[in-house]
Amino acid sequence: LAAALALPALTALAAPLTLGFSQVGAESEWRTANSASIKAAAKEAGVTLKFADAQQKQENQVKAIRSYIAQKVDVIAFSPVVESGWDTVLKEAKAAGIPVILTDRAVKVADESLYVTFIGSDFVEEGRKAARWLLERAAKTPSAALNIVELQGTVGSAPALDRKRGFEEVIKANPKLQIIRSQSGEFTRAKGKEVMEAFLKQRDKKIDVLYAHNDDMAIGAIQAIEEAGLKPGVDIVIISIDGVRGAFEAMKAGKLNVTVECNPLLGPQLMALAKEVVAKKAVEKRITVNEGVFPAEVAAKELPNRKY
Ligand code: GYE
Repeated sequence: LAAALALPALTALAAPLTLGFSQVGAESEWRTANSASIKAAAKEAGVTLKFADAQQKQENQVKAIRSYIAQKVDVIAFSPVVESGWDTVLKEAKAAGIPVILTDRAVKVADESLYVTFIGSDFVEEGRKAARWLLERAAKTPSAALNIVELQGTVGSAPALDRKRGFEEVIKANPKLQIIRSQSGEFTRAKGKEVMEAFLKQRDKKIDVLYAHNDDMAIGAIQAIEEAGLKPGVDIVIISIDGVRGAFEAMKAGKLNVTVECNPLLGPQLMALAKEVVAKKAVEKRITVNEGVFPAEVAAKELPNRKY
């Protein structure tokens, strides 16, 4: 009996798990919600969180990961700003016996055993969903040629590469849908606006559709379109990804036509996973998040339900 009683007490006394997390930056509404979710969930789960913002620079993420290795944290998680260039630092973590969890974005590494698991959205599917919405709309106006401009996310990042790939794969079904310009707006409002301004200045072809890899760039572009004397959502159909509050507000105002959901609230799942990984339980190598598509018609009704 004494032993049975002592057991829970011992567990409660065990040192809290320490998680070192390297975040991409604070480039978008999505990212802000993601960071807040991770911080709140760590508190809730009793996890000691070391959190570093890399300001969108891979070198800062590598430094943060190295410092977590030096501090001998129990587990490292990070959202890799770009896909490649991680082999060396991940080998260092492995050699130190510290498990690594990828969150949100994927990496390209020669040896997949360098990370334990990857939790995040299916970005290729998000690109497909965006394109399927456009295909359906195009089918309703069969004669129109549809010139698309694309605002890509951060160059070399998983969401930019995958959202482009998924979208292109699906629009091929209708040869009238053509991407006439494509450039990175770095996932930010400011850059989205700047690049859209440049797109609008080139007057050789009419722009019918904007596909933005995230809502923030779409919101920046909306400003550029308005300043050019055009009506966003009407003169130019706008499709974006994330489903942040700002996008729902823009849809309600008739300025954005559709957003594909990408859920940033990964904190609670990440904490549960971190505990399992540290306890050496077997976990899935790839964990995806369920998400929807929200056209402007449902924006007003959905807005009060949005959590980010
Ligand atoms: O869509 C964008 C953010 O990696 C899914 O990064 C994330 C993307 C998100 O800056 O808004």
